[in-house]
Amino acid sequence: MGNDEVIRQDLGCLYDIPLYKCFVAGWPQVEAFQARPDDLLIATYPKSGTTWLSEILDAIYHDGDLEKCRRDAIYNRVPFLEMKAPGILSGVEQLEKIPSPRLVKTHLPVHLLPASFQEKDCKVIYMARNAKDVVISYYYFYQMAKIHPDPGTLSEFLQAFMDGKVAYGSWYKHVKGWWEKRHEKRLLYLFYEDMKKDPRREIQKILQFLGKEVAEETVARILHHTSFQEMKKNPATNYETMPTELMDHSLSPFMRKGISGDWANHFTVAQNERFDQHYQQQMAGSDLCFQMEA
Ligand code: PPS
Repeated sequence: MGNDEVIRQDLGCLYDIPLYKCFVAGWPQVEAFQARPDDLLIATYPKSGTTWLSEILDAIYHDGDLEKCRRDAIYNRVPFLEMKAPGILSGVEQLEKIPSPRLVKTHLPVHLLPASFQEKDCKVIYMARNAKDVVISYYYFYQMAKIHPDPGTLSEFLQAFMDGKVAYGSWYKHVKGWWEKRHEKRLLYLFYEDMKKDPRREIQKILQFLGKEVAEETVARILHHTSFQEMKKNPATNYETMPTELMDHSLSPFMRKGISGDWANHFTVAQNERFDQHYQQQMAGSDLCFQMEA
């Protein structure tokens, strides 16, 4: 299977969620994945700040030694559990090769998480981002990351997102699923919007969750290193080292805007009303709340 066989293909299906066919083909290996007790899982719905959180954690794991964070691209430092593509190591194969303590990225909904993470009682950090900014970020990502089918118009993509017909399925089920399980696991549930507003406070939450103490000047260095501007120009975080046939940054850069509230520059009044109405139905009865305004 060559790259041309993953480019602009229709999505396949993994149980109840739409997913890239090559990932579905690799699922048996993912399901059988052996977690280690000191693995830290970074779980997100796509486009919710995964790369940002991953870089913060890698910097914390290396005590703020930023040269060590430049040792490799973020997708090699924090392997993507369910990733499988032709001609490269799968996420599971990458993870088997790296020493503990490992950082593991996943976009899986909580009900599809391999059993081993629960058996080994691994810590998890989940980061959620508001649906409107996620759908806009995802729309641009569909255009630049060619593993996705063509997203069509924004109107069409909004409908597909609301219907859960995008890769990884329903955002609503994903964020609620992880939220409902937060007391059953060693899980820290964070929000992209909080990280934007007060990254120092959120990093302190992470340090406390990890049981780590880090000097104030180290925190300041990590904050600077993981700012959007720094990550956008850093080849180890901006995904520009990915082959252009898979990610075409001339269509839209991976590090696109990095703000909250960009949806307001894209949604029409009618689209916003429709989205809000659907949102209220989907989130009814849940105490999970998001900040949508900039
Ligand atoms: S992926 O492909 O699902 O792993 O993408 P993910 O990393 O989850 O999300 C990408 C969006 O996060 C933004 N980003 C940041 N925002 C603020 N600060 C920092 N440091 C940062 N790093 C990445 C990135 O720009 C994408 O959001 P949009 O809205 O498209 O800009």
